[in-house]
Amino acid sequence: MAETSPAMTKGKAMAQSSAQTKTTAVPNDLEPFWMPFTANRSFKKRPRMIARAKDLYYYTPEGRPVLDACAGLWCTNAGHNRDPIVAAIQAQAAELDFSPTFQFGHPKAFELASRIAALAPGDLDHVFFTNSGSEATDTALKIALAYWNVKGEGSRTRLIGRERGYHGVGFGGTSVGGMVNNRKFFGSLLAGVDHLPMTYNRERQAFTKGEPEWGEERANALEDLVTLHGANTIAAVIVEPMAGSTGVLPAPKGYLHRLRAICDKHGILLIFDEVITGFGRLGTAFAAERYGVIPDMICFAKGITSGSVPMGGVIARKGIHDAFMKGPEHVVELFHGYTYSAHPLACAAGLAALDLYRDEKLFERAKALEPKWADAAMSLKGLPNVLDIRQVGLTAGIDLASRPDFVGKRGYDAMEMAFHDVGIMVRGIGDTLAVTPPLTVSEAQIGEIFDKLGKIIKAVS
Ligand code: PXG
Repeated sequence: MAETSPAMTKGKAMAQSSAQTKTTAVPNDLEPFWMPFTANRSFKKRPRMIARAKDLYYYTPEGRPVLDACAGLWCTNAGHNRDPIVAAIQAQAAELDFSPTFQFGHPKAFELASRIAALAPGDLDHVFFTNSGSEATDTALKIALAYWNVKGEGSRTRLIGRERGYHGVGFGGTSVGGMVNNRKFFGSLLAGVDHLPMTYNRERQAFTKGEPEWGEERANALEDLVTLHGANTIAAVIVEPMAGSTGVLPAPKGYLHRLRAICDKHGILLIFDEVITGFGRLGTAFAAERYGVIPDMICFAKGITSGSVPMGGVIARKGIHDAFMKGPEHVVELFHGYTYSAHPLACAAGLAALDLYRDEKLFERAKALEPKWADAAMSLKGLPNVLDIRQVGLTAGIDLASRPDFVGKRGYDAMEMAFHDVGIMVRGIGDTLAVTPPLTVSEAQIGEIFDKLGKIIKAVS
């Protein structure tokens, strides 16, 4: 594996230095922007402001580089501001800014759907576009409910998620999600939802590289839910092949196969939420390929445009799509969609990102780098307060012991110190640090990421 990323060219070095030397004015009044999933008051006292980016680096308004160890929010898989993606967006904006995809179409929407379908395994061959991961999961859940309706099995309305799952912030995704803070403020959510148990047990699996040996049998809880509710009331099960937002929980070995088998036995649809795992994060186009398990639908977002323009979607198996293609041909088959489904800018960015993934073999690159990444992550074992390190593909989650006074404070301090003092961006999820770099990360940068993390972990002890 080359030491430099595939695009480490002279042009890139020049672009990086101009990003570094430029400065950007910051508004005086930070108050009106109510920031999402942010400790607003703390941020506004000591902002972590980003003005520019190129490849693996962000730059602050003063031009200070910050190594992006999070691929943005698990999304800039090809690195930041890649020239072919920038050029494709610019050209598309000049050619066609918007056209509806309700009853009309534009060529790139069809081209992109074909490209995505070709990357997906088995007969996952129809793509429904959304603008985010949250819309993707709500769309998949609605397709599941509508599918059973058109099949004449309208009693199948129950949706099953999993404890510690994250499926975005729509009412559907929040309801099947299993992270308590994302749920407890928002009332009763959707009725008719149940949850599988989480698949993590620190005592049984701490410091495992890749998928843990323990936990396959946790899929059997689906049989218990079938016994409790009756299979004829259950529409679909949705799981992330690797739960990212909860701090990187890889699926236990055999778990997804077992879920698939139980779903098949009872005619339940299986949805993989691959908003994070899609587009190379685990070394394959989709995690479904890594695990050799074909779900009925795949939700995607983030990496489809390498984070450059919002886009998400659902890939459905042929049988699901075809079940809707009945009745008079002038009638809408699925009463669902978004104004910006398959927006031209997103389609252009998506096609350019898929070209980059293919031309630079970035999924293969992620796979080849995984052993080094795993070793580097595990090198932090033994540092003060490190309770567990999990890793799969190019992701790692490092659990730190909570401070006795404040749960989440040590993680917050680490994230803040990383940005201000060490020049690296990591995600602090409670007291877990999540790292997941662009797939263009070099071996030297992997070393740098974990060296820096080691320093931070010692400093917040
Ligand atoms: N499903 C999964 C599996 C996700 O990880 C969504 C759905 C929702 O996607 P949108 O595009 O609506 O945000 C996500 C999003 C984190 C973090 O905690 C993770 C996500 C988003 C923001 C932060 O690191 N995942």
